[in-house]
Amino acid sequence: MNAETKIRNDLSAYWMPFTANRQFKDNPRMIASAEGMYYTTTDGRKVMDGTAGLWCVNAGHRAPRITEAVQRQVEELDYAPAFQMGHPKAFELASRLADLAPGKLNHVFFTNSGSESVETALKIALAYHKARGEAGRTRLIGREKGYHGVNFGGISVGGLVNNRRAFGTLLGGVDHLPHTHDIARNGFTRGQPEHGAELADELERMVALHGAETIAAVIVEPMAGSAGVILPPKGYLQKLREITRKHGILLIFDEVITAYGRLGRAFGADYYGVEPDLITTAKGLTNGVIPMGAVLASEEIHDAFMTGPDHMIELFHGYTYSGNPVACAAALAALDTYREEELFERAASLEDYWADALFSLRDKPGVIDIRAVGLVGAVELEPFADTPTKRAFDTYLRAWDKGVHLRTTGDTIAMSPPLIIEKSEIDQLVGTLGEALDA
Ligand code: PXG
Repeated sequence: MNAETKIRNDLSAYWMPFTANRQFKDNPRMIASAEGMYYTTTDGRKVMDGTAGLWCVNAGHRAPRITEAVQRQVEELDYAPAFQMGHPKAFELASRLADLAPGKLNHVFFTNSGSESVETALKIALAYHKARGEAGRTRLIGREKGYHGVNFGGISVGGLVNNRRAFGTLLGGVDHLPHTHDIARNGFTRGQPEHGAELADELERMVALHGAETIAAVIVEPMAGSAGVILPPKGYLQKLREITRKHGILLIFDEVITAYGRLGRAFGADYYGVEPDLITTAKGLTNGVIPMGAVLASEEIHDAFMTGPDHMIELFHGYTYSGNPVACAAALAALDTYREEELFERAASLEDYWADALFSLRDKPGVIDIRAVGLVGAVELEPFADTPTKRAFDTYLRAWDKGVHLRTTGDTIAMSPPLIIEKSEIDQLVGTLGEALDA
């Protein structure tokens, strides 16, 4: 960056999220524009987006229908109050999502992010039990290595220590299931791992310990993204469903990453064939264009609130921007794009090609595991003994210099390209990662 740009665009004021700020500002990676599968950097380089932004740009960048819909919407209705007031697109979007959602998940609460969707789902779970006269059900159960956003409920049920340890005592009455990451037994398996369904039985132990009548909900990502792409062992989610149902505990799937085609189906719940009581989403809902999240709730949960006098607010919860008109327009156009371009089907049809490509890296230096599902992939590296996370981040930087953007978490490299990716681009993405691993 030249001196003139530095003065006009000082980097110091912006405290960047989840970023090594000092390292970044010493050597910034700046995006000027994007289209389809590619970013263009401020210094004019074309870089492939191997991660669909932060797992959100499922239809690729600047998908024309979405761009136009947003432009039209700001001209027509920019904002309408979300409380005690409505506008047609919010109802249309909710109906569309209810149609798309599995089974009885027919009611939709709008938020502005994945983190807010998680807080919303946890609060709905608690209030649901209270509404049914089971106010003693206050315990929430998450899972080790879980990522449920960064707000207090989400980090309390979440299981990534760096996201928790600086932030005090968090929510009380939370317990965690064991994670299912087990390279020793499941390393280099394609598809769902064989071993680990029994880890869901830990929920029975928690029920025995705490009493089912104290437990409100279990929240898990059907496929854990942020922790480094951890797949559910065969039968694991089914077991969680059976045990929660047996004990009257709600099951929440956090599908902020897995929804909207990432696994080749509308929802991870469809892919794994397990229907939860609540689903949290965000990201791909608007293709990342406008912040928005949505919580899908079952008939039974919704209907439990629709009692009492008609004039009373049933759920004391909501956001200024819940169902924002511009966000709704973006989401409707994103759903149209997914359908008309058959992007969920496309992701499903590429699943094997994608996994084959990734597994071709198995003999590269430092690779200790490879995982793939839908259009998600992970390559886990043996950490350097004295500097964990450095090996993956160095690999990431080398790939960036070679024109491919990846994502690292710990010593795992994660990939989640836009669902529009071509086979030749899969070859390029994985080939570049291979070169970066060799270097
Ligand atoms: N739940 C899950 C399962 C997520 O993956 C959130 C909640 C929070 O969403 P918001 O919109 O509040 O950020 C997420 C977000 C990564 C990465 O590269 C993952 C997320 C966000 C940023 C980076 O692993 N997941």
